[in-house]
Amino acid sequence: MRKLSLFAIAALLAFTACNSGTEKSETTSQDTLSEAVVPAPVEKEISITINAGDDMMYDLSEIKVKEGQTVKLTLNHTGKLPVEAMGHNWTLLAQGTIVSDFAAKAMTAKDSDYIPAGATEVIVHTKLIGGGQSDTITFSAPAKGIYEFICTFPGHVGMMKGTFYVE
Ligand SMILES: [Cu+2]
Repeated sequence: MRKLSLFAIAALLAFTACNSGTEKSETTSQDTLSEAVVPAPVEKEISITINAGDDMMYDLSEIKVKEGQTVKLTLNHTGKLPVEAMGHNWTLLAQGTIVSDFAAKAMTAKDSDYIPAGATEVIVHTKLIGGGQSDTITFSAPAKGIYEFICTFPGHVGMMKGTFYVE
C-alpha cells in the first residue's frame, strides 16, 4: 500500500514537471511568434569581404544586401602575383549590361585600370590590386534587383563573376 502511494506521488510529480515543461515551451513559442511578427530593423550598414587570389577566383559567388543599405565592401588579393600579371578588381555592373560586351570594352582600357572612362555600365568599382593588397569601397545599395559583379582584368571575367542581390 505504501509503495503504491509513493508511486502515485512520483507519478503526480512527473505529471507536474511535464506540465510545467509544456507551459514553458508554450511561452517560448509565443515569444518566437511575436518576434517573427515584428520585422527586424534593417541594419544601416553591411560589411562584406571578398577575397581573390592567384587562382583567379572570388571566394563569393553571391552577395546579398538590402535596399538603402550602405555597403562597405573590401576586396583582398590573397595571392602573391603583381597587379600587372594577376590584377583584380570588384566591379558592380548596371542592370541590362551585356557582360561579355562590357568585358571586351574594359580590356582595352589599360590606362584606367580596365575601367573605361565614364562607363555607364559601372555602378561602382574597387581599385585594381595585386597580391597582398586590399581596397575598401563604400556605396549605397542600388534599387532592389539582381546585378552582376565581375573582375575587369583581361581574361578574368570567365572565372571572376558573381551575383549581387538587392532585396
Ligand atoms: Cu581578376
